Amino acid sequence: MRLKSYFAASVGAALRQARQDLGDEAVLMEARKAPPEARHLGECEVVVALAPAAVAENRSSETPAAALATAAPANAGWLATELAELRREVQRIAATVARSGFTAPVGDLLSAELSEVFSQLVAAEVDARLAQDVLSCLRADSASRTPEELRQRLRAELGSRFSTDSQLGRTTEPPRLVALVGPPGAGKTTTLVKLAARYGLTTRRPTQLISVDTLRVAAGDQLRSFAAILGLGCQSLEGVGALRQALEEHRHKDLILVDTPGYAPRDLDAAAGLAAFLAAQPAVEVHLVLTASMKSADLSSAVDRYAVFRPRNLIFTRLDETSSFGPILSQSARTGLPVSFLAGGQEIPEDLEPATTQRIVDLVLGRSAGS
Ligand SMILES: Nc1nc2c(ncn2[C@@H]2O[C@H](COP(=O)(O)OP(=O)(O)OP(=O)(O)O)[C@@H](O)[C@H]2O)c(=O)[nH]1
Ligand SMILES: [Mg+2]
Repeated sequence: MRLKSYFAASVGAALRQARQDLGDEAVLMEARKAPPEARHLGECEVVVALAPAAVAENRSSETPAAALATAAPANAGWLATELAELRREVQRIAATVARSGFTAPVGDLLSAELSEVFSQLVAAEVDARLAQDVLSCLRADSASRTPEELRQRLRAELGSRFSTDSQLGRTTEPPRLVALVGPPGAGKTTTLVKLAARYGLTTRRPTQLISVDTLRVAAGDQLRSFAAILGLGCQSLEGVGALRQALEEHRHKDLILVDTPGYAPRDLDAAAGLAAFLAAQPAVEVHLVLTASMKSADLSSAVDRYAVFRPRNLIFTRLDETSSFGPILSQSARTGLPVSFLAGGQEIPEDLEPATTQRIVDLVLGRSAGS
């Protein structure tokens, strides 16, 4: 078995190049960002293994002299060389597999369809372990399935890994209390206003907006301006005591939306009081607002930092600024928190949609946010 690397601008393009070169015998071993020293060859690298049959076929196209040399071993020396080379190949494959974190036994390589699926999930930036897990489930009986059946099975498998819930507010009885928390600039205030317009204004239900953002200059003014345009009540408050009082004061309203400050990692200590208050209110539904275009590792640490607020849902914004939607699925799968809403632009209230499993799977498998 031989390993060969192909570089191209995308995983798909590199795979196509490999297939063109080596035919369908090429099996995908690894797909990753090209290392810096090879970046000039292309952004992505795929490592493919050439099955023994294909190696033999390749050999048959060697020059007659070379073919003769390999086809007719003259002595034991040749055998020893061949064995040493084989050993090196096995070590290289083992190293590649170990680096990729791929858990399947080496003998259990992927079919052409499954390696296509794998590269699709890698390109969407689905968490590597999750992608491998999905593949393991599909691999069991992929040989007996048509491509369409495999696609349906993939969709079902992905859909079973995460959840969505776009019902706003936990209680069926008013008031529904919703607080948005999240990193600075994630889109909390904009999303809150979108929700207010969508669920307060259009349903003509009494809605109150509350800002407890005392960190950002004129944060209260920003929300008050939006509230004035929408004709909704708005208060800017300082401290947990005032918030407790306001929630009590507006308990006759149908929907109360609370906007909170964006705490940078080093400022999170300042969030302790508000986090403890919100986490202790069973009636308040906390949605963690995250930017879909963030790097996966940064998203994970933001989610972990904001766990002190005990969020019940995840909202993703800036879908219009990325084409890799795997992290949405991965974060919901990792935390067990349902995705509630997706925001794909700055327009209020148009650029907000309730999250559905089907929509997120579509996005991950390559349909654009705008379609
Ligand atoms: N492209 C894009 N921009 C967005 C989206 N949502 C919000 N924005 C923009 O992002 C910027 C920050 O939005 P805010 O709503 O103020 O974010 P925030 O989380 O309240 O920010 P802080 O209160 O400072 O923590 C604004 O310019 C918004 O218009 C989105 O889905 N797509
Ligand atoms: Mg804000």
